[in-house]
Amino acid sequence: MYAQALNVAEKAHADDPELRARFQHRVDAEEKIEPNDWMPEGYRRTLVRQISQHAHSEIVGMLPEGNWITRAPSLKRKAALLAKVQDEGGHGLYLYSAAETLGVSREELVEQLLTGKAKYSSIFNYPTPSWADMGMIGWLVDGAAIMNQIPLCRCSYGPYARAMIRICKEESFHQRQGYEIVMTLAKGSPAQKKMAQDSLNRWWWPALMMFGPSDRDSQHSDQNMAWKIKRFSNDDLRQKFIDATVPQGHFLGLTFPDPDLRLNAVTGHWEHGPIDWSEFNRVVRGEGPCNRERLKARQKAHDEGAWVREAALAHAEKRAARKAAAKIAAE
Ligand code: BYC
Repeated sequence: MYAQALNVAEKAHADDPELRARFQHRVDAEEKIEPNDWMPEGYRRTLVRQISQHAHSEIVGMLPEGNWITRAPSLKRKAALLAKVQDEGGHGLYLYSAAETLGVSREELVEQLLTGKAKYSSIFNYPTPSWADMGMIGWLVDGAAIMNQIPLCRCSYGPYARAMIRICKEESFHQRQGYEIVMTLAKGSPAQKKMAQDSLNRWWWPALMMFGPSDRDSQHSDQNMAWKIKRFSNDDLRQKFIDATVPQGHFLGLTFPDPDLRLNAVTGHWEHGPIDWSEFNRVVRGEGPCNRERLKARQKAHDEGAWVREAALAHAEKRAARKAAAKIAAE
């Protein structure tokens, strides 16, 4: 547990208008808020929600790709995929640590994930039936993640912003390895090109949904932007992603599964057709194609890892007892 947990006395002033004004002034001046600084309770809760959802997404996000580690088509592809999935595990751990600085325990957060109380990104509830999906996840899912996460490097909360700097560097490698897989398939045999196209058809709309509900329906955007947790709205980031990604797909000779997709010559933006928000809501509610499977796999990993947690705890207790005995002996 970290220092924020010690700030119990400060919680008594949770709604003090003067403290709130001073806090907002610091945020507006682009100062970083650190774990021991005073912060409104809503700010703390919002960060715990967002950072933990982000951590859960990284951990659950290991599963769709983990599915292909033993079946990667070459040693080179296997090594890169293995490294990518390990990076995602690492991102989850930095993010859980960042959330812990806000006074929650990792056990609580993991429990919220396993009991279905906490959300994680909708995108990881889709299946990965073909090798092309490994390319598509890197190109589209990591591409969308970078678009959303680069601005988080400037988030007002210091531990989250700092964690995001390293995460974004690694996501950039992930995106390139994904695009390179898709490029190889798109320039390969007709069957390989078809595999890439089928995969793009399945992943395009779910990737657009990663950015969250439209600005009209986003509940948290306004407050999160005022607190400089978020820097851009969901729709603005989605548009940036579409503008960056559509030319990359066309370069590979692929088409996007959206008959309304067209370049607006005046604005320079790619306009898109309507997003099926009923599908998004279903997946977020737990009724997507793989929600149950994902949570079952996480529960199994958690149960099978119980002995590691117990051994680590026993080791820590022994070390503490040895240290205490040595201290008494020295006195
Ligand atoms: N899926 O008011 P809104 C990765 C929820 S991992 C599920 O706009 P906010 C990677 C939202 O939480 C990528 N739920 O919210 C890993 C809220 O629900 P609650 C994960 C979603 O917070 C492995 C409600 O809808 N990235 O990169 O202002 C392999 C209303 O939304 C989704 C992050 O987590 C969704 N797609 O904005 C490869 C980034 N969208 O909590 C790659 C950090 C929205 O009120 N998170 N919801 O019950 C964020 O930037 C923001 O939390 C969001 C949402 C943009 C996602």
